[in-house]
Amino acid sequence: MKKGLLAMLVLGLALFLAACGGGDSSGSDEAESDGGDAAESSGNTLDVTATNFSFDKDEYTVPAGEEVTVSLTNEEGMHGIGIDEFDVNMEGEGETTFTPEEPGEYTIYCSVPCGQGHADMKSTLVVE
Ligand SMILES: [Cu+2]
Repeated sequence: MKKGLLAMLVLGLALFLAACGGGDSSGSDEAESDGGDAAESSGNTLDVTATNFSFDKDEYTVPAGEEVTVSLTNEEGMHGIGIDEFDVNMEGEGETTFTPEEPGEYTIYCSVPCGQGHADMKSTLVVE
């Protein structure tokens, strides 16, 4: 009987040590800091502030061939941003991105029926 008990103790100790020893392999998850540059945003922004009933600028300029982040802030009223050529249709505040490939002039318009001045809410997007 005594040998059996000793065997149990040894086995229990062995299991205990095995469980504790398992933590040694965790030092391998070093941060992979290389790469990732390609996915970075180009930083082009089209910040638009809307009021009743106009956008803050008549003309906005962005570069061709680079991703642009459109951001709308409604200072007054409820407005949106539509740019048909780039499939931008944002109703209300928020952000979206598009990439204008072709230089030219495009119309930015309010995409939310916001009131009596709605039809006048147009600005020009210059892609150059
Ligand atoms: Cu509107």
